Amino acid sequence: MLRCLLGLLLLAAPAFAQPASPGATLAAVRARGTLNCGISTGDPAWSQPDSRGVWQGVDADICRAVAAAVLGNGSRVAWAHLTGQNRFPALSGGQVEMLARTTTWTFLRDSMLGINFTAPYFFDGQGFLVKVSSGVEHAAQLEGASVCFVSASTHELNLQDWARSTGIRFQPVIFADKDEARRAYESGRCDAYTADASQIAAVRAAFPNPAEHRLLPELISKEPYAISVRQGDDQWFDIVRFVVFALIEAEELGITQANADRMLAESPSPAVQRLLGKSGDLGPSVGLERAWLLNAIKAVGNYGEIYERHLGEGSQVRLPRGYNRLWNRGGLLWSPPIR
Ligand SMILES: N[C@@H](CCC(=O)N[C@@H](CS)C(=O)NCC(=O)O)C(=O)O
Repeated sequence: MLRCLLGLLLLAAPAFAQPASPGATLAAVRARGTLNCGISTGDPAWSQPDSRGVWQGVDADICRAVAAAVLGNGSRVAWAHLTGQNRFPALSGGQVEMLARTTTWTFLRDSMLGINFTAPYFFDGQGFLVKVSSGVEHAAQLEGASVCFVSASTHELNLQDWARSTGIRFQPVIFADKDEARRAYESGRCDAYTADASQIAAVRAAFPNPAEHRLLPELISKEPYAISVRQGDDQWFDIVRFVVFALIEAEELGITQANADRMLAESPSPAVQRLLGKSGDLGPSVGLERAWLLNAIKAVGNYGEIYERHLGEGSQVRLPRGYNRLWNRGGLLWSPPIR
């Protein structure tokens, strides 16, 4: 574990990375005309190319929302496809302006890697996938099992913590490449595959016979996904953070991709008028135009629409929203006042 953690920190090499300077990130993105956004190398539901080669998923849409807010056009994104290992150095070294890559917010990542986590946008936990034919229905039955997973992620430490606290012993089978890990599980080289439950659900849905695989009900960790930015530029931090919050707030206020223009023209709600830029100076306060959040919502829809498209009933994953419902509907998603 220590080796893994040290490796991660050395790889991130924050000591050599220059922090961003105040205001410089927005200026650079504007001058370039594109947002450099870090996503995965391919992860169903989060960031994966569709049949036309266009990157789709929750993470890809969050990149588009920020591009729309900052540049007025959600398609002005240059994708950087990052592995678990190189995602943090890419951000701290300035190769990307934000990371939207199924990345769990943890204290050491936040404090040691030269990056800051903005708004959490998905609440997950680490789960296990097994073959139905194994007869395993609960994690407690994994005693002695071989478990495949991907390195440079939160998974290894979670597994060790879980094994220590439950006394369950297992055989770790670690891969650098996610596809190799999945293939190893499929071919029977290990008894279980572990990853964040949303990723497992998406992987399972893409298997030829999803019904042959069972996602165990136990989750062994907290995996709050949050978008991160490089340290040192508070204006950029605020922009990214509040674009994410605005997608959540838009769902709460009933603003959708389809009705945003009409809501702008007709809604008497002060909160709607402020969010969409009809009143107040929210955009100018961070160096942007008044329509920044209107543009973001028009590019990708509100949080609920993004969820439905990639993880919900409109997708093949069909993951219940659970914790990812709005706070006033029994979930954890909550935006501070945008005013
Ligand atoms: N949320 C966890 C795991 C995220 C993660 O890296 N998952 C792997 C699969 S388990 C992945 O996204 N792979 C896609 C890729 O390597 O591009 C973290 O932040 O460490």
